[in-house]
Amino acid sequence: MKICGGYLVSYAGLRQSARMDKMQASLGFTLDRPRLMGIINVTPDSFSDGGLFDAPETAVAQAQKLVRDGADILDLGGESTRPGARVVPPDEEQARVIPVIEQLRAAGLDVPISIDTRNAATARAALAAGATLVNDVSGLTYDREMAAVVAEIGCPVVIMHAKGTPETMQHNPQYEDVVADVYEALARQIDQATNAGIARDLIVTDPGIGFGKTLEHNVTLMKHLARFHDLGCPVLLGASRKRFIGTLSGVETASERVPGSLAAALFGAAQGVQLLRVHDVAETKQALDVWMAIDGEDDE
Ligand code: HH2
Repeated sequence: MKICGGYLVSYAGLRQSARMDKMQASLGFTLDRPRLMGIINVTPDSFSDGGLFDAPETAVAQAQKLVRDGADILDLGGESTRPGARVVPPDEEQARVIPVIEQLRAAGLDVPISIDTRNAATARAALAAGATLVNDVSGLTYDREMAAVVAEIGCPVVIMHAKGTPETMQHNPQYEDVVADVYEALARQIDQATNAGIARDLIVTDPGIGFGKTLEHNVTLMKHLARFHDLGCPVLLGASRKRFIGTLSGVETASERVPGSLAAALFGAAQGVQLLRVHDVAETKQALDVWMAIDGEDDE
């Protein structure tokens, strides 16, 4: 237990306060310590690994590698949501991700699979193929059917904050107070989700680093991640290899931003973030293992 950013952070306390029994039943593990969500972009154009895993065989091999490396969840996406990305029609998106999910399940992979999509039809098809949860960067606002699909199936869902759409979101985003504005938007989106029949204890929230945010907005959100625990849901941080890390460190090539990504992940872990969405699972696991061993609560 410790104070960070003015908040008392304890993973055990967070687990109780966020009432995670349903979540635990769906995911098969507790969120009383930071868990790793390994990213596989089955796309030709993702900002850091576009084109590397866009064939089913390479995506499956990468997924299996990430699990060996220590991923607790896999996050599979068939549409890049980097700034300015082209909208991918749902049938094209499904043709990318569904065979990968099917092959992973056929091969006996039993870790939870998250489908990173804004489209209800893709979410439904992915869940039918063996996905466990939905990760929607639009926070259920892009496709009007998404909330109903998640409610009907009763799966966990990540509600992320984004200002605008990937096509336009970096066009001069503005906030009065970025932390309060993002917090209030997420609180509204959580209410809308529960009104649509989604159980509150199946919701994960995410302030959406890089989605309609300037460098200053991202840094301020990172600094105040612990504030988002007040929403009463587990918090996910997706900072891995993002542009703000490149800007802060002067590293242009996204795949070379691993050390900066580790710094961001540990900063999130220190604020009680329960899920870290990362490209570099082995590296993040090593950093977290050391951090947790030193920062453990045994000496209270
Ligand atoms: N970031 C990206 C995609 N999905 N989901 C959540 N919940 N949080 C995030 O921060 C997040 C996300 C963007 O990263 P990446 O998938 O690596 O790139 P691309 O969108 O270009 O495929």
